[in-house]
Amino acid sequence: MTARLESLVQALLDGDQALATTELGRLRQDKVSPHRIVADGIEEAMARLDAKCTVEQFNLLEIMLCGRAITAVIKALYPPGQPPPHTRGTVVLASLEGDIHDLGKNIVKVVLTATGYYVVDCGKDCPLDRLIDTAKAHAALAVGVSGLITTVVPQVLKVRDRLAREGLGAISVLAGGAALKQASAEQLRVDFLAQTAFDGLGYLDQIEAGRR
Ligand code: B12
Repeated sequence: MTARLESLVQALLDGDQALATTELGRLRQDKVSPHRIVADGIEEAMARLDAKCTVEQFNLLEIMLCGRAITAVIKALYPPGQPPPHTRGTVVLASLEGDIHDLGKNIVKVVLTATGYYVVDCGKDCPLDRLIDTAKAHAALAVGVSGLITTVVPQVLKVRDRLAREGLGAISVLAGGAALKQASAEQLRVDFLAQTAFDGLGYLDQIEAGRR
């Protein structure tokens, strides 16, 4: 990796949004391709962040600042109306109706977008019908629900059945977030229960690999 890409990685890990966008500008001036910036800059930063989380050095502020810096770099690299190239499947994300927590979901969105998935974000407080309709409209590979309050569990329990009723049984269902992590995938009637965003990424990568 070049010294400049390493500087970008460090700025992202430090959550230094201003420095990260400056480093991005320098890389673009040096004619480094967006693909290389994503693969060797953003993905590398996320892999290092993942490694830190795995050895239980998880620090919420750090992960959020890094997520914000990554979002800023992605926006600068791919301005609105010019979405990042996606080489992998479509994932529909939501925090379901009654749940306004969305920080975790937004981190999942950044991680998946930067690794080549096309993410359709249904936002927070999302009615179940909208989630199902969006998954159908986009022929999604997977649906990801983020749940932070326990009152949202009854809705999570319905996702798989609702998809099946619409003939969308092949769409995988992932769940994550503090309120859901306490249960098991079986109890929630989902295919996979993610402890972290990277955990979800690993599962999606397995599905993708199985499709090839
Ligand atoms: C920040 C926060 C808020 C913020 C939310 C801001 C926002 N935009 O999201 C505000 C202040 C608005 C808020 C409001 C409320 N909150 Co609140 N909140 C929290 C807090 C402190 C942190 C949650 C968070 O963002 N964590 C950081 C993120 C990054 O972590 P994460 O969501 O787990 O996501 C990671 C993984 O889980 C994973 N992940 C998450 N989702 C998904 C999905 C998929 C598909 C995958 C693959 C992975 C994945 O990826 C992320 C990165 O690895 C928690 C406490 C806690 N310890 O969780 C309480 C907490 C969730 N809140 C709680 C409550 C009760 C409320 C309120 C009802 C309070 C009130 N009386 O008004 C309200 C409104 C709730 C509503 N209707 O939704 C309770 C829920 C209790 C329960 N079990 O039901 C908690 C647990 C606090 C507590 N101990 O009581 N809250």
